[in-house]
Amino acid sequence: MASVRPILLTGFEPFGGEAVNPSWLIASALDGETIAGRPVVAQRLPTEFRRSLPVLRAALRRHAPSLVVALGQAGGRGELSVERVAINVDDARIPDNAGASPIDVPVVRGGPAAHFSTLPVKAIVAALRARGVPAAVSQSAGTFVCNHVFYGLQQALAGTRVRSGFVHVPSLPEQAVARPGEPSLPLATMIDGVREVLRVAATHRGPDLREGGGAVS
Ligand code: PCA
Repeated sequence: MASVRPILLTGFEPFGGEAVNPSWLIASALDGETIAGRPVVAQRLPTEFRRSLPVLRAALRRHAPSLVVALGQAGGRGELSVERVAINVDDARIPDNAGASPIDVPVVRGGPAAHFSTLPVKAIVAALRARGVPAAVSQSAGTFVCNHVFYGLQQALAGTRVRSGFVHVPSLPEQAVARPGEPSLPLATMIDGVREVLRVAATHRGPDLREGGGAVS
């Protein structure tokens, strides 16, 4: 019998002076679970422009996943942000974990300006909200290592039937206490939400929901 191709779920190592990164805490918590009949394998990625994509591509080769969701932390956001689009530019406001700060460099030289998520982003947001987990479609994954990985992921899987995309998660309460006013979500809520993201991404059939998720500016 052919074995079931897994779901690959990635998270990042801490960056920007933080002790933890909720994206990896969530991914590692779901490692080994079975969702919609498929095993979840978690992969930690370095928060480095140079090394993140080689590590991701090796994981794609090793696991031959049927679905890939990459997670990253977006401090300052209060909801699970289901990213719509990855753009072909690196522009670092802070150095990555190797000290690199590329400015206006393409992720993939000669690649298209952007890649869309191939996840049903609207259906995912609707399902999260129905579950009581704050969520929104996001129109920009930024220009740091998360967008870099998102673009490289979509480029690697372009033309295949493997769905993939990116979800930014808020800070944890224990991170936000250091920055009064910064929104946060408890780890358990985010784990529950990402489990739902994977379930909907694995089972949604047909076109995405036709529901407003845009922004005016
Ligand atoms: N967030 C950063 C990189 C790693 C992470 O978790 C970002 O949003 O680019």
